Amino acid sequence: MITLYGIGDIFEGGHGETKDLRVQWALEEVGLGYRFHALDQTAGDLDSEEYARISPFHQVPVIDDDGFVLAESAAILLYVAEKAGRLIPTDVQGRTLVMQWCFAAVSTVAPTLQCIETIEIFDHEKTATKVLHETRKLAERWFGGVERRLEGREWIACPEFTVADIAMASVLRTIRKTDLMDPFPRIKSYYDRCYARPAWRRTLTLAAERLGMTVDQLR
Ligand SMILES: N[C@@H](CCC(=O)N[C@@H](CS)C(=O)NCC(=O)O)C(=O)O
Repeated sequence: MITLYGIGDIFEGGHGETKDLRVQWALEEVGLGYRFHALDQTAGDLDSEEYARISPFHQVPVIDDDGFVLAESAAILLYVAEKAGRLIPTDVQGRTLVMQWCFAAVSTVAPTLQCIETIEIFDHEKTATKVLHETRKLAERWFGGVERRLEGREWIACPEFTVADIAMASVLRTIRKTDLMDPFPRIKSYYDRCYARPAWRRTLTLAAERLGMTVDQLR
């Protein structure tokens, strides 16, 4: 059975934003049995030596599948899909396209969005306006590519929903409260399509129960 190490509590503002949710979403999609091991970041659970044995960077998510330990959310998504034989095609080219779009999500789009988020959280004095401007331009460039990719497509990698959609939608979710997606109608409807899935709704409900919050507070 898979154990998913994720967040039971975290600093203010981190609730519902953590990358364990994308893994739980995939597990809910494929129907593999799993248990959730909730860690309290505020109590230092992630800093312990015991946790360092399974998490190279003291972070979540990590899974332990009967002794097979894996970190990095994109790698875990691919593993869950491979293990379940779902959310990834069987042919090598289809599988590689899923990998391409998982990488695009976490290594091209995510760092730029993370940078915008960091500036917006910490730059109270608004001294980083130039950096913010340039970073938003970069985000628009990535979004332009995603928008083109979605022309005539329902899902990002393949004709059917795959873990690449979970990766991409999860990365886009980090800027859902900004105006960045507004000029990109295909991305906006893709985003809504992804988040209308019942497995995501279950994931959010489970996260809300875990964190002692309401689904609306996490949405
Ligand atoms: N590249 C990693 C990043 C994981 C990550 O950023 N985890 C955050 C939660 S979303 C975390 O554990 N933060 C606590 C910390 O860094 O102390 C992945 O995709 O899994």
